[in-house]
Amino acid sequence: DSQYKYILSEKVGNQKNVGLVTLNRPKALNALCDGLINELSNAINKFEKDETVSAIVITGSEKAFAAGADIKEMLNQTYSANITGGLLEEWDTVSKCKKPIIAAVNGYALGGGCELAIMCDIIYAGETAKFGQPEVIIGTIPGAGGTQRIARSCGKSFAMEVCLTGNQFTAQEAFNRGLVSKIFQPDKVVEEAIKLGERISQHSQIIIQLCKESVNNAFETGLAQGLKFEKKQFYGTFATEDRKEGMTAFVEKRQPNFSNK
Ligand code: CO8
Repeated sequence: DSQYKYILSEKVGNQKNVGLVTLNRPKALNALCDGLINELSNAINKFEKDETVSAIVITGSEKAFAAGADIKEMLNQTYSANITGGLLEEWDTVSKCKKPIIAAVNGYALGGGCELAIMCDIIYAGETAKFGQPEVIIGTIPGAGGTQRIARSCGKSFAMEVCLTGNQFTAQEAFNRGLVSKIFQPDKVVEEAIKLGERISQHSQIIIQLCKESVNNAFETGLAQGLKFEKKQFYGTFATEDRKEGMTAFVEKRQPNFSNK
């Protein structure tokens, strides 16, 4: 899609069923200025509406996934303007997307860049990736989920240390804490993320959507409520043609042919 200034957007994979968004503002290490976030949001919305796309990959460059919100843009922002203008509200597009999103992270994923990666459903990281929430260093705090999602994913002590020190942490550390699901050589990360997207795309899209919603519920509710929600979703799969097709294909010893109904 050549209409974009700060990102590249294309369909990739053998079946062109994975949407790839590459953050492309190299001179500012992909700092997430308003324009970039608008374009990212636009690209995600388009992929979400595109029936031929089943999964999305967001990546940056080998030097930087994203070095955070744009500090120069935020410098003269005021509290009242944040309130009335809803500063950086468009970031929610990523966390609200119904299709699976994989972050393929190389280089710096700092501040809002780290939060953007964590908003995605799965993180694949290059060995040399560097994560961190350095907001305290510049006199503010994480504002796009850092204090909440790191605490829920990795526990209080680690989240506190990361957010209160602003220190960076490695891909290995992120992996050890469960923030990242796999680590690769830097030049393999995007390729592997696309393969993962292709693997997910083999399944029924409607079932994948129900499944993603159910896992996300683990972050939003207590266990009893979450289990109840999961059970409802599970029962709900029996209202789909794809559930019948999947089980029939197993019994008939053939590959399923899903219709996303
Ligand atoms: N914003 C704006 N410009 C940036 C940013 C940024 N976050 N990061 C890097 N740049 C620019 C630099 O200003 C520089 O531009 P120029 O050449 O014009 O001076 C260029 O990118 C290259 O950067 P460096 O020269 O600093 O490159 P180094 O390799 O020396 O250092 C670092 C790389 C360590 C990544 C360093 O650039 C750095 O520390 N960047 C800032 C990291 C940071 O503090 N990020 C957090 C920002 S605050 C935030 O994200 C709040 C999120 C709240 C979200 C709320 C949503 C609702």
